Amino acid sequence: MRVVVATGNAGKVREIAEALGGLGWQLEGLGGLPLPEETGTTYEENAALKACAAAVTRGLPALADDSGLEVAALNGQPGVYSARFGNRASDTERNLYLLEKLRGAADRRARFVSVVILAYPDGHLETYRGELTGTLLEGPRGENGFGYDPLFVPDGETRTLAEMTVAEKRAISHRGRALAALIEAHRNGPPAREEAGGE
Ligand code: ITT
Repeated sequence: MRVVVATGNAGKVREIAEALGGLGWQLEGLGGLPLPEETGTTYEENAALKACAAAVTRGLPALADDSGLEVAALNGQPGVYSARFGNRASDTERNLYLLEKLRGAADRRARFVSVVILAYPDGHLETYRGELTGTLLEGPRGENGFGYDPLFVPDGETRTLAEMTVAEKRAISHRGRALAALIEAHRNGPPAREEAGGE
């Protein structure tokens, strides 16, 4: 099946393509299509906005990820606003901003959340979610991945996500888990749809 990957984030494209390799889907890029403004207040709402816009415009199933980092000492911020944290323009600047916010904080626990939505042109949605808990370092380590990866050490690991390969990150990550649930659901073709609003 042809599926549009509705993201402008090159790191997500890499991870989604690697994870879904075994499904035999033909993954297509946005082809210049702009993504809608992320006006939602939840990952689910924003993922649906992105996936639906692409599915309707392209007339193909479209997959979107909305994700974020929830920091315990910041009461769960930046969460859905992770891509614009502190109005900083780049991953490096956002990481520095986060480090500044956490300077001296003893509680460095955080978790990543990913909601992956596969939307069909008729408006049907499949939703998958994954989470990853860990701690934030006091300085970046590693060159791989994207976003906050250089600061994040998953529970039970010694390396940051930026010190792992795409496959190693996928095996444990929030996005990897959400995509594994999608793969499982599609093991025997598209999953049966539940009756909407049925008693
Ligand atoms: P699209 O909307 O085009 O997909 P985006 O980067 O704007 O790309 P989001 O709105 O979902 O995506 O923002 C998620 C942000 O959360 C992302 O920009 C990173 O800063 C952070 N993030 C999410 N998943 C991450 C991961 O696996 N590793 C590091 N940072 C991540």
